[in-house]
Amino acid sequence: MLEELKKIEQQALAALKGIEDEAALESWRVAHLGRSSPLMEAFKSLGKLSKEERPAVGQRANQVKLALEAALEERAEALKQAALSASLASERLDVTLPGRALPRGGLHPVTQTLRRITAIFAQMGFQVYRSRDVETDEYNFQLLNFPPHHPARDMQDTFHTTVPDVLLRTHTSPGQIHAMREYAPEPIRVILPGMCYRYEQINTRSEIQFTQVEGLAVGKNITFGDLKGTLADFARRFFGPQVRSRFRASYFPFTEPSAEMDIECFVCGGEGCSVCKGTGWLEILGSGMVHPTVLRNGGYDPEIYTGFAFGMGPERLTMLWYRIEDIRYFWQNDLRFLEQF
Ligand code: 2U9
Repeated sequence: MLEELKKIEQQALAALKGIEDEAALESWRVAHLGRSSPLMEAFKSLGKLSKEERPAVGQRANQVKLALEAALEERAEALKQAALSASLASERLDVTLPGRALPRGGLHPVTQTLRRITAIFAQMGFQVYRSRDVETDEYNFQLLNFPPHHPARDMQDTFHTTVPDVLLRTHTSPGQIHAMREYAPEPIRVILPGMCYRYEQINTRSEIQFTQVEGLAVGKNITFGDLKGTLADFARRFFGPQVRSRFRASYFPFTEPSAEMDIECFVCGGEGCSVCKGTGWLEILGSGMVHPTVLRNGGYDPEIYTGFAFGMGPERLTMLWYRIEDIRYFWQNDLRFLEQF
């Protein structure tokens, strides 16, 4: 029997040498230390031995059992270490390697334009004045010299709400009335960025929702010259110090006199191209001296105070700047488009 135990131990230890993974180790444990392993069979057959032989064989069997269990433990530890160094080797972290760059978001191109515009006017002393998107017909039209049934209203097809005379603003101009009534008769310089809504056919050039930036300066002895100087300087700061600009007479119900402002086409340098439709000039904004009626509606006496105002479309400026052909890109949330800015 002792010989038998010796062979059991040697065979078990020999078999253990070839074990290379956890699973094989578990089947070794079952084969050599399990209930039906030769060693356990030896333990079960102790009872059949003579009482002389039993203690030595029993002791020897325990030694073999302890030796096999120790060898199993050692092999398990060795396999674990081997697995760890293998994973360390394969997953060796080269800390000098740059980290995986987290995809960085960015500001929407129109927001970037909006912030450039408000930053320029802030440098000129204009404070940003935010106002509501839902307005009354009185503030969005009547107080701005659009009497009921005025044809100019048709130029601004409106989203009306189920509440009579409550609508989505078609321009940020009603906000200027709020600003004037809040500060009158103090002189003010405000810039009003915000979302506007017009019930129009959506196509490459117009959307039902768009941003606008309007501005207003009211005080004593504010002249058309102040308007031209301020806006010409804006154009230089936005489009570049060399840009040339011009004013063309125009009409808006809330300003008199009114003018649209063009800059020399920065694509063709004024020669004429598809972007400026051969004119060499690009219209960038509308402006004018605040109409006396509108000044009065704002709480300013037009005999004492004058003011100039202007309005521009950041989508339009962004399309000009980046030669974007279709305004709808701004609202499609297509990352292929947005991540270019
Ligand atoms: C008050 C007084 C005067 C704001 C003005 C414009 C001219 C203008 C257009 C620009 C691009 C609208 O989105 S757009 O098509 N706006 O051309 N806006 S003067 O005049 C005001 C507004 C409010 C109390």
